[in-house]
Amino acid sequence: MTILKDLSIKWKEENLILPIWYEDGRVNIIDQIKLPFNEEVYSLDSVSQLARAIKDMTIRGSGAIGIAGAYGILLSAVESNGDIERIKEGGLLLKSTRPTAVNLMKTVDEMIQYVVSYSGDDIISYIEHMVAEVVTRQLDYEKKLGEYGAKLIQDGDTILTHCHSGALAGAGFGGRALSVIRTAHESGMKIHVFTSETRPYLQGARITAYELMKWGIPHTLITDGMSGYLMRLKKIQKIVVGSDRIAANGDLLNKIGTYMHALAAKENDVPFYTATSSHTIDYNLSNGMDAKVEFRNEEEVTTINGQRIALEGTRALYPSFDVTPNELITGIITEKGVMTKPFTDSLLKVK
Ligand code: RI2
Repeated sequence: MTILKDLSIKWKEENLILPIWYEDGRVNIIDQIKLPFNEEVYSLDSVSQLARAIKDMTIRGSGAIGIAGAYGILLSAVESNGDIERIKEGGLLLKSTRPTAVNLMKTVDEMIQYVVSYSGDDIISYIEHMVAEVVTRQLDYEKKLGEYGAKLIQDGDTILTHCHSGALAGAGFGGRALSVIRTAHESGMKIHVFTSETRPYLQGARITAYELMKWGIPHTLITDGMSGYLMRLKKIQKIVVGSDRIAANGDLLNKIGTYMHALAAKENDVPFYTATSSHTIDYNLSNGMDAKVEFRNEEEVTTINGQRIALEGTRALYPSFDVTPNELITGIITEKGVMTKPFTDSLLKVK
C-alpha cells in the first residue's frame, strides 16, 4: 500500500490537518473526542473498529466520515483478502453508523461500485488508488469552494460559524466553512470569527477554536444562545456553516442549533451561507424535513466529560441535526460557485 503512504507524507507537508491517514499497514485517526487538550492518534486495523469510531464520533464531520467510509472499504478488503461479499458487509456496517450525513452513504456506495466492477487480480491496490482519488477530490473541492466563498467576505467582517466544519471534519485543508474562512484570512483580509460552542459535543469550543488558533485567525468563543443578541448589536456580518446534507430544494440539514442562528440572521438581515460540495447534495431528497435525523443518546446531553450536569432521572433529548429551510439561506457555497435562489434550479448546475 504505497500510494496512500506517499500521499499521506505529501499531505502532511502541505500544512493540512489530516483527520485520517494510512501508515505502516494501519489506518490512523485523530481522536476528536480528546481534542483540544490531547492530540491523540487512534490506530486501527479493522472495519468494525472504524465503524465504532464513526458511531461514537471519535472521527466526525460529514466530509471526514465520507472519507472514513472509503478507508473502511479498504480495511474490509484487507481483512477479507478481497472477498467481495465480505467487503459489501463492511460497507453495510459503515453505512449503519450515522444516518444523516450523506457523504458517508454516497462514498461507501461509490467504493462498492468500484469493487464489484473490478476484474483485475490486485483488488487491494485498486481500492487503495480509489481511496486516494476520493481524498484528492475532496481536497480539491475544499480549496475551490474556499476560493468562491472568500469572495463573499469583506475586510473587517466578523463571521459566525457553528459546530466545526473544518479540516478535521473534511479532508484536511479546511473542510467546508473553515475553508472559506481560512482562504479569506490567507488572502490578507482582517477577519474575526465567532465560534458557537455547539452543545452537547462542543465541536465549536473544542475543535473550531483549535483549528483557528493553529492558523492564527482571531476568534471569540460564544455559547449557542448568544448569536441573536450579537446580531442585534451588529457584531456579526456573515454566517458560514457546514452541511451534512442538502436537499434538492436547498433545505439544509446541519448540526442542531443551525436553524436558530438562521432565524436570527433573517430577522437581523445578516447573510447566511452554507458551505458544501456537490457530494453533499442529495437530489433524491426533495424536502429536508423528509430526511432521517439522527437522535443520539441522552447521556451525551446530561453529562460533560463523564460528569453529570443534571440530576439522575432528568430526561434529555438529543436530535443531532436540524433542518434550516431554504428560504433562510442566502447562498450555498460549492466547488462550482455560489448557488442562489431558486435552489431547485441552481443546484442542478452542481450535479
Ligand atoms: P462538514 C457535523 O456533524 C456538523 O453538522 C458540521 O456542521 C458538519 O458535521 C461538519 O462537516 P457531526 O459529525 O459540513 O459533528 O464540514 O455530528 O463536512
